Amino acid sequence: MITLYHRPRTRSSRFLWLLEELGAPYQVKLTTTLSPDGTGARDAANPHPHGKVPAIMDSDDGTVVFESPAIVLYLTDKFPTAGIGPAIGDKDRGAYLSWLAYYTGVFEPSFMSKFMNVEVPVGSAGWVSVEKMMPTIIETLSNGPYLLGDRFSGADVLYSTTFALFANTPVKQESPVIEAYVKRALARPAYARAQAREDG
Ligand SMILES: N[C@@H](CCC(=O)N[C@@H](CS)C(=O)NCC(=O)O)C(=O)O
Repeated sequence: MITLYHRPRTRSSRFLWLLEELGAPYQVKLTTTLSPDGTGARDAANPHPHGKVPAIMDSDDGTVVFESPAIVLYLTDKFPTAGIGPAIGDKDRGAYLSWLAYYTGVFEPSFMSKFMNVEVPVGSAGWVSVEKMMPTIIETLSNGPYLLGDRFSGADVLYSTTFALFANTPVKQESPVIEAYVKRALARPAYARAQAREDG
């Protein structure tokens, strides 16, 4: 049984979607976190080292996993039947790992820095600007329609929800490729099932 530490309408919401995609046995543990304005409080029961969400706990052996790409990989490896996480030996494994690592290493910092109006440190900081990053992603999805080609994967759960999250902000991507990608991904039945569990 997987326990998802979840705060509604945050980065943990997409793990409801992933768990539904995987058909995994799970329970939702609603938790509190600090809000950006400093209000609220972290939940001592949440095993995330900084009290953030998402985090998961696997009751099979007590394993705790935090950081979104790590959770995606752990879950898609553990529940392979749905076929949305290329396994070791699969020709798509390398691309899968790359897009998962790129999410935290490049994609989110790039989007968040633009959203927060912070200048992107260039060069050895390891990031690139949204303007430099997006052509690569658009080209990949144009050949797609998913990050791994014609195969939907756990990586798409992260990217499509982030594009959707920023759709009404200055970081919105005015691209028919991105709009079609988000629409296609969020039309999946598991996404609707997850929404029904958003509040626990
Ligand atoms: N890098 C983490 C980020 C997690 C994160 O920042 N989550 C936010 C909610 S969207 C949070 O828990 N904020 C509360 C806090 O910062 O204490 C991941 O991708 O899993």
